[in-house]
Amino acid sequence: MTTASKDPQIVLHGARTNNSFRAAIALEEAGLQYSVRRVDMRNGEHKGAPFLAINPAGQVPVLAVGRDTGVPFILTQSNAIMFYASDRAEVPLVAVDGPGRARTLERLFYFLGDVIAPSHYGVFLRNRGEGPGAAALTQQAVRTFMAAERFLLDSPYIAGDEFTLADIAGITFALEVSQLVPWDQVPRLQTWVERVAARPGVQRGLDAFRREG
Ligand SMILES: N[C@@H](CCC(=O)N[C@@H](CS)C(=O)NCC(=O)O)C(=O)O
Repeated sequence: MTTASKDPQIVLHGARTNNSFRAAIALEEAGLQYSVRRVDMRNGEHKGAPFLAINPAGQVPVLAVGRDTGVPFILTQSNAIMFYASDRAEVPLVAVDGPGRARTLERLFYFLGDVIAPSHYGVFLRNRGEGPGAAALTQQAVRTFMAAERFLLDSPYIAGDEFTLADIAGITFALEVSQLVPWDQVPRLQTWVERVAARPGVQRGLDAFRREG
């Protein structure tokens, strides 16, 4: 992590949810100095007035960037937080231009839109007691995740030779559904999960909301 005093203070408000994990992993992998404010969702802290003042949607994660005084700059979307981190990294987590950028965006949005979004709607249906619909969406998300095996035919990471935001999006889903994936059918994804999960920045990001400060 960098500790230059000119760096703005960055606070990540979040909880042990995948949206929060992706934000934390991106900040870690970008090498940014930040502190964590754990939101007690079990006790409804995210719906209380102090938290609603920073995010009226009552959701985590939230990134607050500020110096010692003044109104902080607030981001309330995990994907925007990931790009904020990438933009400030010494080695960006999305190439700044060219085909590498387009390839990373293609695969980032593959995970966000085609895998993670249906999976979230599956959770929504399960919480409403709509079991069959929930199961169908989860299966669809897992099948689409498994089709990402093709991205690893000749590269170690999802979008090529470098670790990117696409890997961050993929790993949180992979770990969430690891019991549901027949890993012997997707050996490249299995090796990729081991490679990505072993990264210190990924481990620290996944651990971020166990610690505070
Ligand atoms: N689009 C937002 C979604 C954030 C979101 O859905 N957060 C969930 C936890 S993963 C949450 O705070 N849920 C509580 C609620 O909606 O009441 C993002 O990606 O940051």
